[in-house]
Amino acid sequence: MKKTRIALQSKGRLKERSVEFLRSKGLKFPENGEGLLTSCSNADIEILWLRDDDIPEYVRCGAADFGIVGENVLQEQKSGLRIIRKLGFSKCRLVIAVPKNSRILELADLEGERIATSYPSLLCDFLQSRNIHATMIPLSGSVEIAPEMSLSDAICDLVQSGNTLKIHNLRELKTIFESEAVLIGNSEKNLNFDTVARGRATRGK
Ligand code: PRT
Ligand code: ZN
Repeated sequence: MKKTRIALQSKGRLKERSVEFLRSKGLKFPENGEGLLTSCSNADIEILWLRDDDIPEYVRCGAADFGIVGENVLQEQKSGLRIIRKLGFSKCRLVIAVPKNSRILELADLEGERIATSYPSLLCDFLQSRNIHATMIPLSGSVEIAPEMSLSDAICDLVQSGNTLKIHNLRELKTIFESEAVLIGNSEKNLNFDTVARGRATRGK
C-alpha cells in the first residue's frame, strides 16, 4: 500500500510547531537532515520537507496527502484547497503600511501610488474591493526597505510583533488579511487526517 505523505516546511517559521503538532498526534519521525523524505517509525506515513510556497501544489496534485502551510500562502496562490483545520500557531497579519511621515493618511490616498509586496494577489483583491488603483511593485522579500529606497510609497507585508515596521519607520494603515498555520488536504483523496495519524491509513470516512 502507498504510504500517506504529509508535507511540512523544511526550515523556517512554521517548521517547529508543525513538527510539534504531528508529534502531538503520536507520530514518531526524525527531523529532516539531508533527506527530503523521512518515514514515521510507527505509522505508514512519510514526511516530505519542502519550501512553504510549494506545499499547496504538492497537495493539490496529490503528491502529498496533507500539508501544513500559512493561510496567507494558501490564499495568495488561490489553490482552492480544503482547509481541514486551523492550527492556532504562526499567527500574523498582512498589513498595508506607509512611512511615518507619509502624506498617505487613509486608504483612499493610495490611489495612483506604488505599493511593494510579496502578496500581489491578496493585495490586488483588496484594492479592487475598495476601488483603489495603485501600482503593484512585486518583491520576493525585504519589502520593508522599499520606501526608504524610493522603490515604493507604501508596502503590503506580514506583521507579527510590529518590530520590523518600527525599525523602518513605517506605520500601519490597514490589516487586509489575518493568517495562521492551517492543515490542508487533497479533497479528491478525502482521507481522514485523524484516522491516518492513528496509523490506520484507511481511505474515506
Ligand atoms: O524558505 P521558505 O520559503 O519555506 O520560508 P519563507 O521564508 O517563505 O517563510 P517563513 O519561514 O519566514 O514564514 C513562514 C510562514 O510563517 C509565513 O508564510 C506566515 O504564514 C508565518 N509568519 C508568521 C510569518 C511571520 N509570522 C513574520 N513575522 N512570516 C513572515 N514574517 C516576517 C514578515 O515578512 C516581516 O518581514 O517577519 C517580518 C515581520 O515580523 P515582526 O515580528 O517584526 O512584525
Ligand atoms: Zn516561502
